[in-house]
Amino acid sequence: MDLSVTIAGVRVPSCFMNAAGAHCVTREELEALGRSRSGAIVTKSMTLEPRQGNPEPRYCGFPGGSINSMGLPNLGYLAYADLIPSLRRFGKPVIASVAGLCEDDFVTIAAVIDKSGPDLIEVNLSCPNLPGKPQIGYDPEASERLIRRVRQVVTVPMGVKLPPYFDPAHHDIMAQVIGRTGVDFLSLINSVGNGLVVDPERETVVIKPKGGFGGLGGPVIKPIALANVRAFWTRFEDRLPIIGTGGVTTGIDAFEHLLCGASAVQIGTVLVEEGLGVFERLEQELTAVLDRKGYASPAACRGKLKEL
Ligand code: IRO
Repeated sequence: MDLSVTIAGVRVPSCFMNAAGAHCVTREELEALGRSRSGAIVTKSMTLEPRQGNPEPRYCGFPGGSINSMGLPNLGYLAYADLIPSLRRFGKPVIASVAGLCEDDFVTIAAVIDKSGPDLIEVNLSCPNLPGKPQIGYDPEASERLIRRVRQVVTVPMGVKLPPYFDPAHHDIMAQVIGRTGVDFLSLINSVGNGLVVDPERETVVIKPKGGFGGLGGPVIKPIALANVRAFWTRFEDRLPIIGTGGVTTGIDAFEHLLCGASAVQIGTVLVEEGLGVFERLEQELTAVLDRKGYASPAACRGKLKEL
């Protein structure tokens, strides 16, 4: 089955791609994504300066998912600006994830990265792991200001990666911000911020930074991810493509994201845990479920979730 999709006018050869942060910091990792069956190459969120990130251990898989407090380890934006032109040789979209430690950083980075020729730019408004820096996406005024400024310096389609919201009033407010700032796509959701995983045998936390608090990913967050995809889909429908992220471990999980309104899905925890071979498995599993259900493509079931 043809699993290609279109996001903001950009053809993506498979609806499965890595989530920003998963297997995408170094040149080697990005090139391996290029050679893999990932439908796109999504970079690690980048900052002005290269960063080592937080002290290790800073990622831990557990039966229900993962917790991380990586702290934005990345090569710095100039390195990614150098890499992006050569990543295009793999014949799939390159999606640059832009972050920053302050609003000006986002603008500086986006302007330069835009010129390096990515297909899409994903602006990360939702890193939960910078001590002392609240997630921008939880501040609608700060989000609006930042999106407007970045939008002005970006020429390629620009999306925002949002944190999960837990109240329809917050979906409404953020949908209004998105609707009036010229955002071309949404990536939903970042990890569920500031969870705590405990090892009862050792009587310890499982990651070192921030006293063990970190962003949750994987199966435990799937219902939260689906709720956010659905909440924004019902507000925009076909007018704004959504990349669904959160809890996709199987083809059926991906199908659920598509039903809720996602055009494509990103995978984080399962990519880290299983490696690049996961893309082929997910393609096979999604193809099987779409075939069984009589859908000819991922787009054919997009948003088709029924209410009771
Ligand atoms: O700690 C990280 O590097 C990180 C980031 I920037 C993010 O957006 N989401 C996440 O779970 N971890």
